Amino acid sequence: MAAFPQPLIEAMAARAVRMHHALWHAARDGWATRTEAERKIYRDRGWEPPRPSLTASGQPEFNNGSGEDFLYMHREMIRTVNEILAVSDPQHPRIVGWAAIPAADDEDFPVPPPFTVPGNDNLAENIRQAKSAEALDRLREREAQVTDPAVLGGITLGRLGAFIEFFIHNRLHLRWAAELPRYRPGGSAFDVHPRWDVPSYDWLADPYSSHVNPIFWKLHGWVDARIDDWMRANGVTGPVPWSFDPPWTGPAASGHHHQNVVELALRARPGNSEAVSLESHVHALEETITALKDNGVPEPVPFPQVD
Ligand SMILES: [Cu+2]
Repeated sequence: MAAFPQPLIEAMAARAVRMHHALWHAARDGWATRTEAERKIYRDRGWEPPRPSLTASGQPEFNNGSGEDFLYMHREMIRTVNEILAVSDPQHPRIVGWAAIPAADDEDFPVPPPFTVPGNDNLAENIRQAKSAEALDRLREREAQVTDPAVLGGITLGRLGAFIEFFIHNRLHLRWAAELPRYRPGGSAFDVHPRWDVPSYDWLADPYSSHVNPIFWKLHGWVDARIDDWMRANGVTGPVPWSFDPPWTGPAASGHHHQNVVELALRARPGNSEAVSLESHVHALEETITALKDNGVPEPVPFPQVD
């Protein structure tokens, strides 16, 4: 695999990007099972998801459009990174996703062996299963469905997004997760100790760190291409016909220039306006997470396996 640019890895490891990505997934995955008091903590800080991604019984929300949020949020991340790669790194001008989910014997993207996760047997077991031959068979069947124009022509973009998120993407995150010396404790309410901010903490099984890992961008490049397939299958040209203006990416990081947190992290240099905006976004995110922690709001299971 072509080396992933180090400045990009460092920007993705920024505390604000980590917290924003983790909160975005946590807010929408956990919403249906939060109490009203817990919801208020999110809501008062701009983190009420307009469309929860899971029902109270933990099934994907296929009909509420949350799948569009999933597709849009990650498309925005890719677009922002591409915009900056294009001007700063001629050797690596854009994110290139997997053309297909890699085979079991893929030389460039081997599946890391299973491992134990101290204190989180459940996650370790889900990871083990995601790495199995049966899991790949299932992934292949589903990949065939979401690349079939006949299937795509019969479903909404929101349904496609929800199906990919929970029946393919979550498993891909766990399948390619690799053993690390330590993991952010799962289930503990939002542990965002700065020890987890080092660029080497790039665990794919945790939304606080997954986007720091180059494989995140291969995987999400594959996800992103499904939007284009859906457009083709439905004879749609021009801009993506999102049902929301725009879909949900969490509260804005910078009021003035509408820069998202990824853009701020990529453009921040000591003393510039992006660095200042990034810093104030860090404070807002820390305040939100502290409030969630102080009130004992649980952090949802990352990348839940719901099927
Ligand atoms: Cu994500």
